[in-house]
Amino acid sequence: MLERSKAAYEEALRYIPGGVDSPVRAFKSVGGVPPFIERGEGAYLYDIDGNRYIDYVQSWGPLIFGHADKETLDAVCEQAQKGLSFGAPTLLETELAKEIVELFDNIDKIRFVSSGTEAVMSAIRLARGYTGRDDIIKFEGCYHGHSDSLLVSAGSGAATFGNPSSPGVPADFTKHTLLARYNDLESVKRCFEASANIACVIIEPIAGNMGLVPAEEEFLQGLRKLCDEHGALLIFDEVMSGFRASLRGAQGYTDVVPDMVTFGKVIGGGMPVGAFGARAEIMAHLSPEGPVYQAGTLSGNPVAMAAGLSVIRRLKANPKIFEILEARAKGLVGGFKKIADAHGVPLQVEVRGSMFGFFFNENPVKNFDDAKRSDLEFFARFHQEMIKRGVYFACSQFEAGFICEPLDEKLIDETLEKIEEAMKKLV
Ligand code: KE4
Repeated sequence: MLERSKAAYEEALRYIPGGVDSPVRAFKSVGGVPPFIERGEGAYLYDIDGNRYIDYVQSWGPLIFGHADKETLDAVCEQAQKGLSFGAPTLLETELAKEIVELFDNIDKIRFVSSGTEAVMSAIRLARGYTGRDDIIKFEGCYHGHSDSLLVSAGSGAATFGNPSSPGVPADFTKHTLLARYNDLESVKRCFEASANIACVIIEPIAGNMGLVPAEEEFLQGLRKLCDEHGALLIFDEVMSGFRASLRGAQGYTDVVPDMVTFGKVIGGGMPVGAFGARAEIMAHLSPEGPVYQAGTLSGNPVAMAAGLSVIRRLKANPKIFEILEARAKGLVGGFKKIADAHGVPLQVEVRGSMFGFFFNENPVKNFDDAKRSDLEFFARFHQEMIKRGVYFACSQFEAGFICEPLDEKLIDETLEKIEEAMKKLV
């Protein structure tokens, strides 16, 4: 089934660390050979052995219209004919900026970069420059890209200050990062008691990097209040949830208004794009208007902008797509829950718009500690059985799943049949 991928992986291992350009792709937590992908088409991935998969990952979120959708490809090809990059302003950047800014009262200006990591790293630097403070608060289980000050694991015991979670990150780089527990306001209050120097609180308002775990409204309200009381900025990292949970991301679910928002994935339509936005008086601190430096050779790349414009304009013209995709996501996880119950397999499920998550867990998952109590061994076996049956779920319990426009009810039903087959094998 995966002979050519196996050979390709062995070859890749000779030239690329772990054979991959991003660790999660190596399938380490689920085992087996990662299929090497030949092409994508609509809801399907095709690997180099000719296997076809119903794809619930969609490049970790960007492809809400599925693989190789005509409109996005046409926009990319048309723009590419004019040249790939100029390192100079183009109309496309302003057009995409307007399309996004118009959706959010709390965003007057936005800056494009080339990844979610870059967007979050820049947003934090701006928050520090704007407030003149150095410390930041993040949450265990939230991932905001791989910039140094965000690669932080929980400190020992009740310590709020984090330790580097990766070699190569000097302790000095993380001593300004305080860690709190998701959906636990007391833990955030402890951070504000531990430092009077908090520049910002950054959160995935709908967490997708510990599995899918939405922040509770009361918790978000509490964060807003604490930030206001202490003069810290509240940053929503919507790199994943933006244009996936709703047309306005998590802001479509909460009354809480963040000071800054980061975007990525969908706004690039599969091309490398990240962005961060805020009200004008914050963004005015950013170079060249203000002193906070931030730059990028391919920031606002015209081909990437053309892809993003094609996707964002279609979503804005057809916002009902989020209800349609949410109904399909609910159909999937609802059917999955019925099958798991029938086989006596503990399962927690969650949906937010076109995002879904499931945990093999006895109890509801409210934070990263809960998520880590899931049955990771069963998840790995389930993932392998589904790959064998042509269903490509995220290769880690600590990821979210996605529904794209061409992934219709027929494919959801087909997936549920395969889940039933897998459960019969596993239980
Ligand atoms: P990138 O630098 O990978 O474009 O974005 C970093 C990032 C920032 N914020 C959030 C909320 C994110 O989910 C991400 C990246 N998401 C992961 C998926 N869990 C990307 C997949 C990968 O690392 O290969």
